[in-house]
Amino acid sequence: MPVSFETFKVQGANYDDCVQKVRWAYGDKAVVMKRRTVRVGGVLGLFSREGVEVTGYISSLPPVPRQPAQPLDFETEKQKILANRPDPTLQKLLVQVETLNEKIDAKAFSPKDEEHPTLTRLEELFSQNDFSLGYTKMMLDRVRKELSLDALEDFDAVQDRVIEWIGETITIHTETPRQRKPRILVLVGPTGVGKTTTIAKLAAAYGVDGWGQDPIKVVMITIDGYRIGAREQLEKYSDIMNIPVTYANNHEELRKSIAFYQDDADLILIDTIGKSPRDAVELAKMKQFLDACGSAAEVHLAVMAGTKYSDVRDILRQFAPFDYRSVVITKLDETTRVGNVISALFADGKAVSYITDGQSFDNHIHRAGVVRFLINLEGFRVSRDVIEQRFHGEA
Ligand SMILES: Nc1nc2c(ncn2[C@@H]2O[C@H](COP(=O)(O)OP(=O)(O)OP(=O)(O)O)[C@@H](O)[C@H]2O)c(=O)[nH]1
Ligand SMILES: [Mg+2]
Repeated sequence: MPVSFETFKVQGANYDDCVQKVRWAYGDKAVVMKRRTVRVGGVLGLFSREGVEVTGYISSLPPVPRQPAQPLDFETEKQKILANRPDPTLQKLLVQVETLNEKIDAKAFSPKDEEHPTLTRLEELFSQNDFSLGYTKMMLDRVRKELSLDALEDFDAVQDRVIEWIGETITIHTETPRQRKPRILVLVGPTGVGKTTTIAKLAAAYGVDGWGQDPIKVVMITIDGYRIGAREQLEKYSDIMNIPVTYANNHEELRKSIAFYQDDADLILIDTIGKSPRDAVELAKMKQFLDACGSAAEVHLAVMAGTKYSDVRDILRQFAPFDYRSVVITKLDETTRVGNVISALFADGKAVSYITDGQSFDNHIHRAGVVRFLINLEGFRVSRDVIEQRFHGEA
């Protein structure tokens, strides 16, 4: 019986999708030999998206037993078939298939230059702002999908859209009006990111300035009272603002301090000891210590704006046991890039509550807002009016 031998090439959203299509079209006799990532769909090289292509052959030979979701190794398959039936025609066909595959592969690596210049420019802007590769890819995919070829010609309009989309990925933590006082706000985070300074800034904002409303009654508690300089640092702020500060050196003292201010204060701010996100034991000890604050306490995590993307991701993960509600971005004045932080917060689905942007404690803290992040984008032409209108109330 002559052996009939036919090749196929199928594209799909992913490997499983391709295999399903192959099975549906050719049944069990189809043997997948190769898979590779390709751009599928699109017009003139634009608007395409990433997909998978599989190639293989359909043999009239009985199907070779194989693992269901494994692409087969071409060489092994070839040897198996040849061992069964040393048929020269089959051998010739297999060589042809192999050559065909190589040609397809070669073609797949060249069309990068077909990318629209607008997409290339955008990619550069994302990179300039330290957005993560994943975030950048997501945004460029959205541009390809949602904007027409005509729309891509107007770079300013494209930027407006993209900035709006970036804005949509930023989540702002909104303060829930408290029924029960006092509100307890605990600030945790790595060493030296500005926790103590931020606690003093929050004390000033709520207890002296009142964010433009009536000031409320604030107290500060620090669990960092033993460290040289740490005590003086808060006492200095306490004197200037006339806002009390106390020290708690263990779980019990912290519980007592909170109980002491329970009826009197509107807001209890708790400064903690900076911890390396790598030191799991120390983090666990501090977590136990802070359990004295009770479950109603809001934990916020301080992260420095200039921290690189992968480190921000690490910090967000390592501090997860504190069950922090939101993130405070500190030292925004020390960097021109905010993409790292925006990408990391988005990747972990975290909200941001406050940002700080300077060393003075009385005017360098702000409630976080989408607009504040967007106007910090480098190289993008940001029309403030447009974003302020779009993100009204979130600024
Ligand atoms: N440029 C700038 N510097 C800041 C900001 N916030 C804090 N700093 C500075 O950062 C340094 C460390 O601040 P601290 O508040 O002591 O930091 P910390 O997180 O309490 O540090 P540890 O308690 O040692 O973990 C100080 O020199 C602050 O003045 C900010 O928003 N911008
Ligand atoms: Mg400190």
